[in-house]
Amino acid sequence: MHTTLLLFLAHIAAAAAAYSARCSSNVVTYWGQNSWGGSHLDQRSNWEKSLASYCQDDTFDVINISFLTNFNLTGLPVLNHAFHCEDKFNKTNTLDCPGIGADVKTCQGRGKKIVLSLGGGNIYTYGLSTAADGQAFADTVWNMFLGGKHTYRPYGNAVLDGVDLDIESGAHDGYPAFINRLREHFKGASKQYIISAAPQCVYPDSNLNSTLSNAWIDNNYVQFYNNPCNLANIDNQWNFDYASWDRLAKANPNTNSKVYVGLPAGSGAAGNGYMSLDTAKSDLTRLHANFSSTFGGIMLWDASWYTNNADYVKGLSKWLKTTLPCNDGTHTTESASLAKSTPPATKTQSATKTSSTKTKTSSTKTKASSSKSKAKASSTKTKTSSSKTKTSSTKPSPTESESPKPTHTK
Ligand SMILES: *[C@@H]1O[C@H](CO)[C@@H](O)[C@H](O)[C@H]1NC(C)=O
Ligand SMILES: *[C@@H]1O[C@H](CO)[C@@H](O)[C@H](O)[C@H]1NC(C)=O
Ligand SMILES: *[C@@H]1O[C@H](CO)[C@@H](O)[C@H](O)[C@H]1NC(C)=O
Ligand SMILES: *[C@@H]1O[C@H](CO)[C@@H](O)[C@H](O)[C@H]1NC(C)=O
Ligand SMILES: CC(=O)N[C@H]1CO[C@H](CO)[C@@H](O)[C@@H]1O
Repeated sequence: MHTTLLLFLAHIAAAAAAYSARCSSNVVTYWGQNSWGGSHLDQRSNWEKSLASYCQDDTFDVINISFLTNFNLTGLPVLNHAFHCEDKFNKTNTLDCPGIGADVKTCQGRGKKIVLSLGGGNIYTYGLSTAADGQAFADTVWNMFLGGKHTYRPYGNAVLDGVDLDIESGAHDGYPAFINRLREHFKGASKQYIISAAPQCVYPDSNLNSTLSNAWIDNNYVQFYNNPCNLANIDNQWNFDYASWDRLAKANPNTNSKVYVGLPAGSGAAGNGYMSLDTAKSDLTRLHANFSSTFGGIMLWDASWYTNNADYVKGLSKWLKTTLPCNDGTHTTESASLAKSTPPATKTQSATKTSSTKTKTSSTKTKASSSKSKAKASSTKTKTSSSKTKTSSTKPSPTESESPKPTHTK
């Protein structure tokens, strides 16, 4: 179907490593749950660093902040950011995180997109059962996190770049209306917002199938791990099924909807699916060759592994950016200059930020990835394709019930 879309004037030169919907080399990660720390409670110096510290080099283009854990229509939504922020607005359960707000602006100033992730697993409760619920909650999210106004804005006047749906439970019939209503708000806005979802590789997704098919989705971050459909099974046609995700993206009302290959960023980051750098490169090359029109890049779970498995994370990101071309045949590093003279791709917004920094992060403390797989494996309830509960448990955070609560640092 054809969609004439919000075409944003804001097509300024794309920074070397900034997000671009035209390219196949975007690298996305997720921040706020400290998955490495969940299995290394006594090694606090290597826990996940501040959000801004993952924005200091070109490794990541999009970072999603997780999670907005509890939401419904009777109360203010509740966030969880592990140990990063634990202060709440008076008389509410909603976090008040001005420090994260400042980091959001720092990251955006460096060309990164910072997206709010809704949902998650574990003990969280949320759900949108009707279209009316979806619309009302979209207004709340717009007002508290995006371009609107609200008494309680957890990140102050920082305006996030979109929402990511990591819906693993709860009523789900209200999500298409949620997305449609958000997009009405986006129409009047001067910036490019992203709507993404992070389904598991098991197709179709048990919670979001109809939303992913019928509502506008920019990026599908498919988790190719934790299940027999993980990328390591690329040659097993009974387990691995990328083609269905490719078809889903092509059928989305957004004619530029993309699939991202979600991979663990370290050997203990998921129950299975972590692979050597060489194998990952080779498999990604094969997928890109067959599915280039929907191939948006990779998603790495999660940011805490950048701190603890840096060679791998940076190596994969750098390789992707220098190897896989953008839709117009350029590479991300070349597109910076090209973007100045080339109009944005037909339907989507091109990357908007100008500043690109190449500063090295100082937080990198590389550790052998092989040393840390064990603890996690036991706490990981690896999902099989028939189960419905999703990967929540592969995203442990020290603030969850299973572990002592670390104190607030900031
Ligand atoms: C709705 O959300 C609020 C805040 O998270 C929570 O306190 C309340 O128990 C929830 N209500 C229901 C019915 O889930
Ligand atoms: C929150 O409550 C504390 C203690 O009652 C008070 O000192 C503080 O000023 C309040 N903050 C706001 C923003 O109302
Ligand atoms: C998934 O959604 C599509 C589009 O609405 C529909 O055709 C398909 O039957 C759904 N699959 C399942 C298993 O519900
Ligand atoms: C790519 O397409 C070729 C030719 O159809 C097929 O043989 C191969 O299995 C595909 N590879 C992947 C990873 O889908
Ligand atoms: C792209 C990306 O990192 N997406 C992640 C956002 O956060 C959810 C959890 O809320 C993850 O499941 C996604 O993988």
